[in-house]
Amino acid sequence: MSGTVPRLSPATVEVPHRPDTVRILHLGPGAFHRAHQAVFTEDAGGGWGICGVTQRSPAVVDQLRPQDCLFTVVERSRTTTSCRVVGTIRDVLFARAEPERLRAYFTDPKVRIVSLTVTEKGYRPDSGVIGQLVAGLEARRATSEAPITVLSCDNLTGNGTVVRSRVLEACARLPHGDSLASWITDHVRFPGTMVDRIVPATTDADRAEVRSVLGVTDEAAVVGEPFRQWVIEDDFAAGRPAWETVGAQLTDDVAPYEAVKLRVLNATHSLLAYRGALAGYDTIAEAVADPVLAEEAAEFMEHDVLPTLVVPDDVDIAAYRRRVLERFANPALRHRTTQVAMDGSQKLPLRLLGTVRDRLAVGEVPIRAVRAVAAWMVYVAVGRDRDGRPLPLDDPLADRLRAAAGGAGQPHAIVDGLLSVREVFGEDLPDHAALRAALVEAVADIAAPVR
Ligand code: CS2
Repeated sequence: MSGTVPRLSPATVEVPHRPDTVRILHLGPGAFHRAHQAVFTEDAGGGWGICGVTQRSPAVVDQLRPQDCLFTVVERSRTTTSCRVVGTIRDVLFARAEPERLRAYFTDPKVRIVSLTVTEKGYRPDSGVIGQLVAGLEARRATSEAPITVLSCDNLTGNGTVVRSRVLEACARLPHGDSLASWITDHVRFPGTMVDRIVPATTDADRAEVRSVLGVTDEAAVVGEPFRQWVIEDDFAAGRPAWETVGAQLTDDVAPYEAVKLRVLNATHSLLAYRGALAGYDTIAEAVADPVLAEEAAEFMEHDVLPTLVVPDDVDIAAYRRRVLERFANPALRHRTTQVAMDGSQKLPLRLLGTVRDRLAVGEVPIRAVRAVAAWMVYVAVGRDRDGRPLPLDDPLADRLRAAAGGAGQPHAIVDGLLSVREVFGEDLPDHAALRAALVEAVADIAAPVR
């Protein structure tokens, strides 16, 4: 079929007004970036074009390039679907295959921002992203020397500070890294951000829908919920789009917003992903439609997370919590539990273990947070849902986790094995007797119907 339908391009659809100049270099132009920052940037106007840089594979380049980088954002509420073609991305490149073009963008003084959506694991020192940033900044210093902003848009606590530290640590490993580090300190800003929009992986059914609505084949279409939020620390070295005119919040302290989002939304997402996948639910919406899981999620937010938060004045936290559950319940999104379950070793410390630590520090064992961690442990150790269907373990530490879990053995063996993975649980949690006991009990309870 798709052979007979023309490809999305400036010749086949009505094209939005497009910026002619690339001013933002974006590392990781996956679905989330296209449905979030690309949309805010288009709405803000002012001529900020984006060049997307793909890291691991040329897939996104192959999707976007034949379409002159146009793509559709399909917005799905419970009851309505709308499609919009976005034109802010003006170029794409595959870093490994086109290092010269990448360098040219890094050194171009018209490029004012390097933004990133590279997921939690992209900030690991060995991920390649940090090396790419350092090499790019080094080239900029050697040429135009123009100031620039590095804007992390990933779900990390203190994402701006994290990327800045990783970059400076990488400089320290270079032969003449000191002078580069001091140039970076003087010329590069690293504001923090909180980003939010649920953007599941695009499916063939989504692409078929775009084909029937727009009459074109769009290999780069993305699907998102209607909700979107962006809180940005207003600390830019060389200007930025007027994102505040199109709904972004510019602030001097992102941390409390980020904590609310990670500990309420992302943590509950993970809870529902592991509990839901083990119970045999394909999607987050199905998981949260199960009254037992919905109650567990609501109680987790209320009793375990809420006491740990410093809620910003302009956030109505009761409404926020309700809204999160409503957003998860949107059946039109079909967000797969196994997609949210990915990379648990990287996500748990950011989403769940801060809450666990804060509650343990005041003498409370947060049993619902413990159940969420236990569900991850069962997911890793047993690797099957209650009907015996295999569950994928997609995680940069997969081999180590599997070895540590030692198969679907006794609950205490699973817990002790996984707690010993220091990269996830640190030095403090493995030795906490009350936590360990609560985990063993929760693993036994959750694993029982699965085995
Ligand atoms: C999700 C997030 O995949 C996941 O782990 O929790 O990507 C979530 O959908 C977004 O952060 C929502 O803004």
